[in-house]
Amino acid sequence: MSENKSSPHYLFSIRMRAATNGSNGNERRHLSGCERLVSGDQMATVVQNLFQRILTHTRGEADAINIQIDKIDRAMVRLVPALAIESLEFATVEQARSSAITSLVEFGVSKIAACKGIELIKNLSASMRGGMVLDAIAGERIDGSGVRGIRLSHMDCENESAFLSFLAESELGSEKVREAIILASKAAFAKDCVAELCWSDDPHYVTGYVASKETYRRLSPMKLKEDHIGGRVFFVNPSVDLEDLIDFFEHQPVLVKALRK
Ligand code: PML
Repeated sequence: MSENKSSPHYLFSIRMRAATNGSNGNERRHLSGCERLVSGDQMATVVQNLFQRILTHTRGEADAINIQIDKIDRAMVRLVPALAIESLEFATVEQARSSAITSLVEFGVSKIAACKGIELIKNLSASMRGGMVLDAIAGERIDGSGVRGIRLSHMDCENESAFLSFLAESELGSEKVREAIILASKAAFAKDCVAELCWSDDPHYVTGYVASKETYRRLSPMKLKEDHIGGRVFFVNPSVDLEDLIDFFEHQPVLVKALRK
């Protein structure tokens, strides 16, 4: 890997995951994860920063940290447009969730499926590594990945400073928002992904979002403070080729390009 580290022909996918031992001592529980896709000369700094972040996250102490680095041929990378950002504030969680349902229906999800998505996240007993995939019309879960979920991987922004300026136009800039928009933009680009619903499992963070093919609509508060349950649902066309979708989500390297307003 080292001889190609500074080659312009390659990028490096860096994935870091933290887990904690379950209360019975043998079942690992996902704590947090982060992803970057960077050039070789950025690799050491990015690994160090991710490591620092994962050590200081708010969901408990890590018993195990996994780092995986894969070399990616730049020719394999797809350039994907960033979703347009909107932010809405509500007085209560109920109002924000009801607005999420209205937005999801506007994006092409049936009301039954939208309500099911909210219920599925609400009823999780522990945070999942990935998201659940739901038929956007019938509202049935179809990924069969159990408590693990489908995790989007191999993604980053195309140009860090342009992306930060894009976030600043909406008065945003946190790492959480940066990562969520990159993930939602990649998901939205998948052929059969109709919409997404998400809120954070960070007990101090109550903003969530719904996303369509064009829009990343932030909604707050999607949950109460101190609630450590959050998750993600991807609503897909009933005719989806699930294997293709999961392959795109997990393996297709993507750089998200911020477009100026
Ligand atoms: C997460 O914690 O990964 C999800 C964050 C969702 C909301 C981010 C935002 O404020 O836009």
